[in-house]
Amino acid sequence: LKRVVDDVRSIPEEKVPWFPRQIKDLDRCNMLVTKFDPDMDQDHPGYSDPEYRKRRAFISELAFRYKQGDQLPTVQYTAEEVSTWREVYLQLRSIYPSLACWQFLDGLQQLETECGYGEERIPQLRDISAFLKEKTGFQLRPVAGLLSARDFLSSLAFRVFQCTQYIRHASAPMHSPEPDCCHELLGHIPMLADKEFAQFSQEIGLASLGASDEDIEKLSTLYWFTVEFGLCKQNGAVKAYGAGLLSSYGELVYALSNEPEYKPFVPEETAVQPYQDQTYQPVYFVSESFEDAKTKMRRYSATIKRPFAVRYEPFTCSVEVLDQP
Ligand code: HBI
Ligand code: FE
Repeated sequence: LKRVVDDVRSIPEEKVPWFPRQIKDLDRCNMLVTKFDPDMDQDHPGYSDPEYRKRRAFISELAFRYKQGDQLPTVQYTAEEVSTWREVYLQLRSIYPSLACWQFLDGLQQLETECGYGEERIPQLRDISAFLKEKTGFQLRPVAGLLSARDFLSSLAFRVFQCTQYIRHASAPMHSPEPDCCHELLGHIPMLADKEFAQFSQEIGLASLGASDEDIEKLSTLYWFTVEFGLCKQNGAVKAYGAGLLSSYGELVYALSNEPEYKPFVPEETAVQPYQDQTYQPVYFVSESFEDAKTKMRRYSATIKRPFAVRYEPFTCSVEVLDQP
């Protein structure tokens, strides 16, 4: 019989990395990766712009101060920031109908009618979070930048999406080396309004809890080629569902052209495919459908060795840890 385990370190196997058990433990999942941040990366378009860096520091502070359960902070965006948003929004919006999967188009349309999405203003995380909560149970939490893969993935287990609130530098509206609100709000949010996709995301998160560094690396690669750069078949055509594609005009057009290589999504193979975070992907993985991607991912996750099993308990927003049968 399975037994609920209070402390995984008591499981007589190798030491299990700490992981959040309750939603408020996400306050501790805040390890940032600074490789693309404007204070550290000399190639960042905002690196030599002190005004931009000051603005970023101000918005970062909102995220650092945030604790689970707090009301989400709102940001008064400047005219320049809104103008960057407008440029990105208009350009991408025009190509979505022919290149994005129907789940994305459906989500985006709802966001436009119910959540103030449009070219005129940058939507607020508070409104989006309330919207998602009703659709799929997902909620947002503000984050200052790129998080470690472990911390980022673990929040998905609780249907929490860590969401940046700043916008890219005005000099480079078509590209951002790090996630920004254009990437999150246009790429990720419409997909998170889809029930099946939300479940897919949570299951990657649950698989990551307490996993070894090697398994985190593989899950992170799977996340990359699905949630960020995934393609899927719909009515005989290939469409985009990955947020990295749906928030980049250039790569979205490229990914659905005849240039890149396509491979079928097979988790064991996808998990070890080297990937690019500086330029377009040389290869994309195509799923037959979300249903199919979910089934395959679930089968893969079950092969990850952990000395315990986890189960999400929605009434208390906590993760139950059971010893393996
Ligand atoms: N951090 N804030 C943030 N947003 C992401 O999309 C993100 C991240 N950290 C890691 C990550 N994505 C992925 O590349 C995977 O490593 C999980
Ligand atoms: Fe992303």
